[in-house]
Amino acid sequence: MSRISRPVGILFIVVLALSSLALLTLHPSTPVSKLFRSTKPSRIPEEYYHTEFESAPLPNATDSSPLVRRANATLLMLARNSDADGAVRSMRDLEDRFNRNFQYPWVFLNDEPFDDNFKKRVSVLTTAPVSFGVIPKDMWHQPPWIDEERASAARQKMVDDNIIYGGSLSYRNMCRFNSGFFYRHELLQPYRYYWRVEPDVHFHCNINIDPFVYMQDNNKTYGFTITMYEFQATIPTLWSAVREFAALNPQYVARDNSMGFMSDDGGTKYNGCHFWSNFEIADMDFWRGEAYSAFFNYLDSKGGFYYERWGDAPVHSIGAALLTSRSQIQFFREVGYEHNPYTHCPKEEDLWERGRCSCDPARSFDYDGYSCMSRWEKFMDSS
Ligand SMILES: Nc1nc2c(ncn2[C@@H]2O[C@H](COP(=O)(O)OP(=O)(O)OP(=O)(O)O)[C@@H](O)[C@H]2O)c(=O)[nH]1
Ligand SMILES: *[C@@H]1O[C@H](CO)[C@@H](O)[C@H](O)[C@H]1NC(C)=O
Ligand SMILES: *[C@@H]1O[C@H](CO)[C@@H](O)[C@H](O)[C@H]1NC(C)=O
Ligand SMILES: *[C@@H]1O[C@H](CO)[C@@H](O)[C@H](O)[C@H]1NC(C)=O
Ligand SMILES: [Mg+2]
Repeated sequence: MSRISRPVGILFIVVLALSSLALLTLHPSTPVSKLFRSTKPSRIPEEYYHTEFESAPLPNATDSSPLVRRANATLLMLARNSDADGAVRSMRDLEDRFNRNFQYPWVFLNDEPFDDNFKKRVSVLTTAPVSFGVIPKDMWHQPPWIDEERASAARQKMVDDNIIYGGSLSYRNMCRFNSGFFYRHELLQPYRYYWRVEPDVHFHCNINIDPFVYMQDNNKTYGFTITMYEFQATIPTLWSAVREFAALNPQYVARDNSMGFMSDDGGTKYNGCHFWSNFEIADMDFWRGEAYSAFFNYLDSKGGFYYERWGDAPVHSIGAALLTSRSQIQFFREVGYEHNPYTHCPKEEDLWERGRCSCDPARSFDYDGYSCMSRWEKFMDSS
């Protein structure tokens, strides 16, 4: 038993609470915070602060080891000023899980100048270099040779048909920019590889490998984590344009390409499988090369980015599938990645443990009915 009885104790507390409330009421100008701390906040002294943690090369690594080499690469985010919160969330994740140890530079692109708030909030998150670029008008806007009447009628039809982003012109500009222009932007000229990061995505596992060095050492062109079916209503004539291009330009079609992943009938029909391009680790020299440039220019000349709503995901995916060999496409199974509403989580227990993953492998999208992963595996297992 306590020395004062429970009812008396409660009464005491109530009186105390009431009297402090009265105090506040009597002096409404007293800041509440003053009641809780002394005037001088106590701080942990400077000598306790590390200046910076360094990722020391392993003592054992030789100069040629992939553990010490760095690739010619950047982390890339396209965003609007209004995306600042989401940009911060994505960047925080990737810095924690990967880049604090690797220090790859960040490039941010926007169709209008980034404001000081955006710049300040993302810059504080990394010790790597950060740069901000504006996209030149001719890389972003609907080209003058597009028939605006036809384009606006197409947008209206997609609105009537309830197609996501069907009425949006800026979404179409974004898809075309990502398909054929970002790698020509001035700020990306110094780099060969990029990792595309969108606002509001999540990285669920420690990434203890350098995917860029891996890509370079193994002649990889395009890396993905999630593959799924495209919404066919957004690309009614894309596949016929691809077929025309391939017939006109057989010299660009790669031997041992991945078209068998995207078509079940020898190329007549597109099954919709594509790599979800909000995550990409890829080689810009491939996009810049002769084959893909011809491919993009051909598709662009059809106007389908505006008369339909061709996405950069099927355009990149079909380009990589048609113009590179299948061994140059990499599934990054180790990378736990989420873009609402889907997550790829490594299902291999050793990878999941080693990555200290925060995702649930049982809820990985890989074998969801809408995923193309089992098709990819079947295709890669076939000879
Ligand atoms: N600067 C700029 N960036 C844009 C614009 N529209 C989209 N983006 C960026 O382009 C990328 C793709 O856009 P999202 O809106 O995420 O499109 P999505 O991934 O197809 O659709 P969600 O499911 O809504 O994420 C993101 O990095 C966006 O920040 C725009 O008008 N201006
Ligand atoms: C160096 O690394 C190799 C393999 O990566 C390992 O077998 C060897 O034991 C290591 N040597 C030292 C001194 O740590
Ligand atoms: C990085 O790659 C780009 C594109 O291939 C190239 O122009 C640049 O010279 C490279 N930089 C270095 C340091 O190798
Ligand atoms: C890389 O792939 C390309 C295209 O398939 C091929 O031409 C080239 O020889 C490959 N390079 C190496 C080093 O394997
Ligand atoms: Mg997105």
